Amino acid sequence: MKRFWSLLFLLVPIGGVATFLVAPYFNIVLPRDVSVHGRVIDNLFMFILYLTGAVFIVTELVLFYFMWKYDAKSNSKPVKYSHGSHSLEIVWTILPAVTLLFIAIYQMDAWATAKMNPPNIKPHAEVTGRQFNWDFRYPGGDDELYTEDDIVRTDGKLYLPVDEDILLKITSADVLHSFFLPNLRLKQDVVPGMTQSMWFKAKKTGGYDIVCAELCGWGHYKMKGRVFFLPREEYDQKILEMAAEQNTMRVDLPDEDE
Ligand SMILES: [Cu+2]
Repeated sequence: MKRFWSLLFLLVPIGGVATFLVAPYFNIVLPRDVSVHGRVIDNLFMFILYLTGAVFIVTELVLFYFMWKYDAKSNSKPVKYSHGSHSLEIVWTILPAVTLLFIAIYQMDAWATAKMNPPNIKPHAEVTGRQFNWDFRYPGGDDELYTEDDIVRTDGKLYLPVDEDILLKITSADVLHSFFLPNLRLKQDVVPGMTQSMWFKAKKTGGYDIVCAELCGWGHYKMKGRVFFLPREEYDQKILEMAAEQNTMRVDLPDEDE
């Protein structure tokens, strides 16, 4: 049983790397990216993963080495205490600081594109998170939200045109939620009393998951929906269809003073 703990700890970096290598064969990878800006986010993600991965492996190997070398069973001499090394302290403070500063600067463009520069267009829909559903309100024929011809849907299906800039308004009716579109690499916290915006451009048609990424109550797990990206004509057709269904129901407009 000599060296047991050092060998056990050596399994951590080996297991970590092995998991990373076999994950693609079990399809445990990032979901398919269908957005125009997603590649930048993925590159950033992989860059940070490789960087922290390298630090992880080195740290674990150093840990293993010291455990091996100073194994209690093979070292009977008493422990010698040191009062530390000033130069070492400086090095391991400055290195992480410089690395973090580099990441902060390196990711600035990605952040600005995703979170700071919305396209100058009218919203395609308003998304409302509620326990436990995503509701969608489309502006209808006049392109203006909160008017008589709005289309309100509570079936958890959001329809949007593909290959076009999309702008969504996001609100909450009750508690904190998080509107997460894994295939578009976007996630936005939804805060009661606040209206926020989200924008993106999808480059592939099809249906993709909408998930709530903030624990919001007992039904959090079922707070899911689908977003469908349609070619322009199909999208227009879908809006007309939903408007026709809508005409049989009354739309509740928000209170004036809200
Ligand atoms: Cu939720």
